[in-house]
Amino acid sequence: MNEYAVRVAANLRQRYAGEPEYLQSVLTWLEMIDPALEDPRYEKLDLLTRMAEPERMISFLVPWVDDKGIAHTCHGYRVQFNSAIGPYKGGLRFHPSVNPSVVKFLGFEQTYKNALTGLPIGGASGGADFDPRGKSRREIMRFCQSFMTCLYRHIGADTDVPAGDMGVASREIGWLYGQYKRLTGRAESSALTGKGLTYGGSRVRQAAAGFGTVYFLARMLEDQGETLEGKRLIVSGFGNMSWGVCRKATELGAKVVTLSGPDGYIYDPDGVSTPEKYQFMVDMRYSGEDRVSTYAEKFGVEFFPGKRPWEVPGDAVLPCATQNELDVDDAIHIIANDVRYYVEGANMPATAEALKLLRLSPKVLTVGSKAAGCGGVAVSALEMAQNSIRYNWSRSEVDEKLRQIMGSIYDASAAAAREYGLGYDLIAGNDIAAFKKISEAMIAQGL
Ligand code: 2IT
Repeated sequence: MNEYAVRVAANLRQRYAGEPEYLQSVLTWLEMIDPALEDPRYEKLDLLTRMAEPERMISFLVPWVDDKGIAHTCHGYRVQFNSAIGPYKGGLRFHPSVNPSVVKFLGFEQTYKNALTGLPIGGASGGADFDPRGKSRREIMRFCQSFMTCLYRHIGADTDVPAGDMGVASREIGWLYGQYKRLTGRAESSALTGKGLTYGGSRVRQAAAGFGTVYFLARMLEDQGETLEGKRLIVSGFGNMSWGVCRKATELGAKVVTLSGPDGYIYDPDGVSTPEKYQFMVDMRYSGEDRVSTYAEKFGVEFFPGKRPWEVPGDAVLPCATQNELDVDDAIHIIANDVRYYVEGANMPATAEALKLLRLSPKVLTVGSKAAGCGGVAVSALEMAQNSIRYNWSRSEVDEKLRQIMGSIYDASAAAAREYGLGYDLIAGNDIAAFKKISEAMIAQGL
């Protein structure tokens, strides 16, 4: 490994010893970009440290009152990770697992996703350790308002543009945007993305994360002389991303046969492939129960309590739930089942060891979420573009732009892998392509 990179890795390990998710994501990245570190300017400008660590980390307390009048205090964060190629941009996650390590890992990954889209956005992330499970609508609305009261001074269309992530969907974005507008007195559309269509949102944004992942897979298949027609997809999660995957996969002739939640997974041999099933996924999400067993009850399919879907055979595996949801045993199942494609929707869904196994297996073609998971933020950037021209593109115009963006990310990742003699290693390829782009922007802007 490059000597400068070794020193940076040692510093990171020491400084962030208590932040495992963040360390996992930056240390994996340093390994991936290692073949592309020949330029002496990287060390001269200490670019690796300046890319690995966040430019700014904001944390704040979020007080709120529940329906019984009892006060609660949550911890809110916004990490403004990298502004080399545009305003900070990234999601907000409301989930009890949110902490400084998780938001930093998300902000780091976001910087690379955003660079790969080819659109002018820097990287950020944020959220709170608020648990929406079992909360009423009014409680969630009050929490969103209090959260925005804390956050609004740090964001803005040319500063930092939040969007949704786990626990934050279009409903929450509406409440956050309403509060931002009251506090600032400005109809500043591009201060948030993922807005509703009636007040500045973009068509396709809700489904874009999942659509993008399926477009990426379609492009990989095309390069292998195959199509999605008749393919069986093994998908985890049941949230926004999985929902978009089910819709686009069905449209392109494939079948999503699994969904999962914290309670286990369901197996639907006919595929999650009808408007009724898509709607049920949305209802499950807003029910606040955070489980998929209700899908099995409703549609009469099998439910496997306490298990993950990676044991089910299929043509492609698409983890779409959360970080580290796939470990070494799961990777062994995937390889033993002769799965050909491993395409990450969720951020860092595999443990470091599981990812290593999958990447090194000659049978599995792998791609990381920085490339395959950036459909959501790509359409967020298109939403900002539409806001600034005060115009809305049609559904098919946005969908086609998304398809093209995902195709060009595939091309850039494959080209970078080829250039550095890494064969078809799209994970290293996508990291190197994004690294080159961000480092050029940082070098141009000086120290
Ligand atoms: O992980 C992601 O790309 C997101 N949560 C969406 C970020 C965005 O700004 O649309």
